Amino acid sequence: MLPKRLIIGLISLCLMIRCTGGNERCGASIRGACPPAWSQWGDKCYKQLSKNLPWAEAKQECIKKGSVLVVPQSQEETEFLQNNMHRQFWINCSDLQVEGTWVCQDGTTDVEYSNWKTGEPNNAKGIEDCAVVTASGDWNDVPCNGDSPVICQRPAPQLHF
Ligand code: MAN
Ligand code: CA
Repeated sequence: MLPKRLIIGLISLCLMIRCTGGNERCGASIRGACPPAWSQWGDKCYKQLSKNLPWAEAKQECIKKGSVLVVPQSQEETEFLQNNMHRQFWINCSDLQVEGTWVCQDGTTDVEYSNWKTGEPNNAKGIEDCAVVTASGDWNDVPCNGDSPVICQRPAPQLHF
């Protein structure tokens, strides 16, 4: 008997071949698995780094791995990360460019979701320009030069038909 994986592979291939007429995207896609050592939740893959870093280094390390510093987009996603990786971690949000104007980026796209703790961001002592998810799951601005746990995110692979 043919292995199930081979049959699924052949069916997928047939579906793909039907869509090779041009550059157009076909109507359906299926989600592939994350690379080894990356964890999957929904359509994202995540990896926790082994050491705590300052925010700018955290951002750079994620880019080196072909990913970006995580920016959770729901309470469910936040809980997944807290339960499986760290309670507290850097997120890809800062007001380094314009004090008081917070920018959160999913790769190079600005994202709208935020979950600030009541009273935050407060720029305490005038030196808080980078954000973390706190142990309670909401966000706080803190000094960018402190060390915090790092989680990188990248889109899960997709097969388009
Ligand atoms: C308190 C609050 C926070 C601030 C931290 C800094 O928890 O003022 O807004 O970021 O202190 O340690
Ligand atoms: Ca703060």
